[in-house]
Amino acid sequence: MITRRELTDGWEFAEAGSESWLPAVVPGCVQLDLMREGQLADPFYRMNEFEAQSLEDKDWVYRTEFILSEEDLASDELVLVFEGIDTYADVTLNDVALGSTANMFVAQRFDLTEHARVGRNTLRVDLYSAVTNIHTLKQNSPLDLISSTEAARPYIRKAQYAYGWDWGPRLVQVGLWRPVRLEIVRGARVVEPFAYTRSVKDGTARLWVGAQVACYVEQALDAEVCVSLDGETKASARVPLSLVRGDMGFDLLLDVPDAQLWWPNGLGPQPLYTVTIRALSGEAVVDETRIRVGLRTIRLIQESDVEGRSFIVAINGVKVFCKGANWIPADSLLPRLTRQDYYDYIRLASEANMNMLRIWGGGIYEDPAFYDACDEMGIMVWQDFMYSCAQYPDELDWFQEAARAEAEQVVAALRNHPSIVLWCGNNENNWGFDEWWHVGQPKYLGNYVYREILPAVCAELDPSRPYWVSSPYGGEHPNCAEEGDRHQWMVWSNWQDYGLYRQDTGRFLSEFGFQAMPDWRTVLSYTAPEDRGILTPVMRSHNKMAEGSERLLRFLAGRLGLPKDLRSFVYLTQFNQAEAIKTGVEHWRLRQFMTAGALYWQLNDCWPVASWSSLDYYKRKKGLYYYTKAFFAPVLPVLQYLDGRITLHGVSDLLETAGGQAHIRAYGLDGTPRGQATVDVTLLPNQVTPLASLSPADLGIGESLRVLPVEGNSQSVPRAFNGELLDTVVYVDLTVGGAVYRNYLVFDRFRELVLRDAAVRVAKRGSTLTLTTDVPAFGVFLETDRDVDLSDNCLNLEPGREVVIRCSGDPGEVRVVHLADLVARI
Ligand code: BMA
Repeated sequence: MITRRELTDGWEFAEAGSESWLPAVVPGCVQLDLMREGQLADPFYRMNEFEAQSLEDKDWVYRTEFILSEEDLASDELVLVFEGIDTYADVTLNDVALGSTANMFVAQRFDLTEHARVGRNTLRVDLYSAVTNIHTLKQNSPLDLISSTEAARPYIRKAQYAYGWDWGPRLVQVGLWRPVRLEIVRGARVVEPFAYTRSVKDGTARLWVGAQVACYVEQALDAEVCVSLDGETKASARVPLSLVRGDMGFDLLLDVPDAQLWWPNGLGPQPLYTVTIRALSGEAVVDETRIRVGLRTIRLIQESDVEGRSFIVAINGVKVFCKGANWIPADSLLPRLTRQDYYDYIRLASEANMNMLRIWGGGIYEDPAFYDACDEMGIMVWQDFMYSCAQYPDELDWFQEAARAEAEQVVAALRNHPSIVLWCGNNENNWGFDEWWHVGQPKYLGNYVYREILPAVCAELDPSRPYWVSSPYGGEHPNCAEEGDRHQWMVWSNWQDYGLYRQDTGRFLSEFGFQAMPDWRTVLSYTAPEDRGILTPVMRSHNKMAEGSERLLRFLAGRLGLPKDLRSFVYLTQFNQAEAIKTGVEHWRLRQFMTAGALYWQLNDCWPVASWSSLDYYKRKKGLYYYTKAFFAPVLPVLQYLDGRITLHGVSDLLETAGGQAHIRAYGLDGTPRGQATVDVTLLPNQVTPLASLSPADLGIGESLRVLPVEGNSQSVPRAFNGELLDTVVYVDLTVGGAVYRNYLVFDRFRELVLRDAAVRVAKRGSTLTLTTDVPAFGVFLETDRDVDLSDNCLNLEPGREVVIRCSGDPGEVRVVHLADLVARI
């Protein structure tokens, strides 16, 4: 039996060599402790991050005391567990060295049996500067490695974003960042449990269950496995363990009848079974452990086809179009994230109709709460191993060992989460070998980890999931369109217009992104009044991409026009971002399943910043978040103008054929109704169905000449357009099973349209707002005095149609802005 005792009390810390001890919070970190003590200014405000960097060279000491009884010491095993130490440390108990640590990602266990004593025990952790250490490692290394940001970061097993990223500050967290506790073991313990769904046939799931049992006393034990749902036993088995004393593993197959399957969000429920594994001596329970599992199968379908090779996730035999985003650590100072924060984020992802998040390889193996929430809400997890945008020193024995030990621990700890559907070796390093560093696909520089160590560990400890070498990967070239997953960064990073998404035939887009400013309130929170300009030093410092601010302006100029002022800049960049990502997602969903996934970069932020995220650091929703709900909805109507016709396609993730009605309406941009059409439609299950094809005349759109220069030539060429089409917007409502899915189409970039000044009216009744407009209004944002959550925002309003917005509380005064009055007329 294991008794666990958390060591949260009595901690204090000091800079090494000083006797100025201050109270500390564990789990925590030096930066948060100093902030709490008023000794470090909030690094997220203005440019305070640079001042916080002066801590990097320092060493620190944490200490506490705890009491042990005679009984504790008489136990069979007494272990001190650190769930995570960041990063280099020596651990001492009662002035005796217990050991050293050098990997933030793994738990550290120290046997106390010899050094602990009855009564007071003093625990001390000496933490050494990570930066000093890695610089020494790099200097003494026989290798010459290339990496982005900090050149020595490949030498440390620590979250790589800490050294600065193109969305994050350089803040090298140091401390005991995850819980510390004592484990007191008596008799026996059951550890490393696993339960995989081998197959599901005729409603029965075959589970493969096992664990390790360590036994300390002379006794004959049985292992019992019990599978239950909502407290009711559904299957059980008991096997004798041919063991008297020592360690042994066991495994068995168990059939669970009437299996309630786990489904990704949108496709079905997420029932979670409890698997209890007990070590029994006769009928007495010597130890037990519980895991929560989902009954589901996974297959990665990679089959040759006309475009190359598919890359399709199938859950329970059903192909799933993966809709979601990339996840980065949600704070630069991780210990302050709460379980509730993780649940909030995953709730936001599921409410935005996402079914997958990719945990990106430059961050951390996430908090248990992250995976629990994903299990409960049907968010599939693409799990990278933590290697990103660098060459790694895997030619060195110590690094190989660290990589193996880390993978073994991580896989064993996470493998029971039904949400995790794929292990992936790293972020962009195999792409880097080929395209950035021009070294082909070497044996080392990290490849030994991704191609040898990680697949071997996964095959041994988790044969239930696919292992994928890298993201992007697959095919002739790691980032090719024909096979595997793909990162599309020609748009944004390579300055190209987002119209290019429509030419991208990637099989699974695991990254593509477009920046925007955070919420206006968030901008106010990190600036002083004198910083509130588009290109002030503070504003540029809160955009970490090279030429980030310039790009925000370039893409506004290319699509919408220039902003009137900083506040307009905030809303215009958000609208531009939302439209860009919508363009990509619609294109890739229309290719279902030639393209089988679209994960945009990125869901969240680690500090208040202009970035590619749809939720800012304070979880405030950017325009993109609201758009996400619609473009990832289970049913998506898409209007296109193709070869002179206005077409409507219906993308359906529904698993059954669905009947419905499409109502299409055209308006002049001055608000004049042009024409409309209503069509009865049938949406085929889990695919795309063409629903309508109309001529402009069918929608009352006439002809008139307008001459515009054509985009994309070195010299612009005048071209004649149908001016009436350019002065038109088409709206569609697709009603399926009582729900209405909406979309709209304009016929050129907003920059080219003659938008009229809309009179958008907002009627407020309690916490409900009703919006109306006289002429078509685009990029309509509501700004509320109080920081309330809105059911929708970043709207495109149709004349004569009311839109009702619910606020989470009284919004106070409400202001409204829209595209036509955000663009400067200069
Ligand atoms: C990809 C990611 C990140 C980066 C993002 C935005 O390359 O993997 O490394 O933050 O693009 O540039």
